[in-house]
Amino acid sequence: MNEEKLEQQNTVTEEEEFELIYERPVHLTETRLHYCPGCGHSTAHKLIAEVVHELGIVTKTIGVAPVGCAVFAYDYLNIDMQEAAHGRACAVATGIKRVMPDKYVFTYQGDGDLAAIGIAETIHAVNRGENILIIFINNAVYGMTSGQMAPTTLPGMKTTTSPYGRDTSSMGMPLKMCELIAPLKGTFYVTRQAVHTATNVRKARKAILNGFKYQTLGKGTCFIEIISNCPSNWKMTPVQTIDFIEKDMIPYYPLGDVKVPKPEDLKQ
Ligand SMILES: Cc1ncc(C[n+]2csc(CCOP(=O)(O)OP(=O)(O)O)c2C)c(N)n1
Ligand code: SF4
Ligand SMILES: [Mg+2]
Repeated sequence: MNEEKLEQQNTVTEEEEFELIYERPVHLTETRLHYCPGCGHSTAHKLIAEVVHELGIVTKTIGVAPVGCAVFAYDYLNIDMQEAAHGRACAVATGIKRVMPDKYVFTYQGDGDLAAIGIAETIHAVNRGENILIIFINNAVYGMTSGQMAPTTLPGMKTTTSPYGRDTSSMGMPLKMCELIAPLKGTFYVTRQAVHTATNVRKARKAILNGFKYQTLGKGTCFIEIISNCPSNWKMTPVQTIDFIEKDMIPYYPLGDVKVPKPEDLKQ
């Protein structure tokens, strides 16, 4: 094709103006994400940024970043963030929320962070009914430190510290955090979502939206688990991880709401 024709083809006339249907969320910074291709963390970040924008609460929101692959969450989210030591995000969020009860406070934590080293902080914050939103990224391994076994590693799953597969007779069964905390009176909303397909991304977005909205009611902890891909440590291509989530993760970690508020609980 000659240059003149090419230019004609690439020129948008007034009649042909495009409708903008997707753009970078306003509250994601321009910083290049360091996540591996196919990692679920980036999708989860995007959803938080979108929801905070939709609710118009960016100046009232404070997030607590974990130690783990998402340690730089404060660089990616254009939201006030506080870094916490590994596992301590729920305790830090408790302090922030108690001092500034009008803020929307959330934690963002991996499974090593929340369900291993930080399990005491998690259980006690939830049991106290701290009025915070906990976003829990379950990728079944310690991603950042090269894929050691986490409390959520599936039975038989190979990791760097369970090279023959998780043997549940000596290593115990994986912890189902949603089911563990839902019976506690302090929890208000508990749900498990995923980000490996477009439909699930939409459902996860709705859950995050609810989690932030419910915080204004002051009736307890909202807990959103997100099943997330870790292609690098699962030693899979991003496409293979989608299959793994469908066939192996979801049967053990069923998606959906585990505890939802009753209609009367939604009144101020
Ligand atoms: C007090 C403390 N103990 C251990 C570590 C080492 N460490 C860093 S990240 C990590 C695990 C992260 O796994 P996870 O929370 O599941 O996050 P992911 O990287 O999978 O998103 C560990 C054990 C640390 N930084 N600080
Ligand atoms: S190691 Fe896993 S969790 Fe960490 S950035 Fe890579 S894919 Fe994501
Ligand atoms: Mg993890």
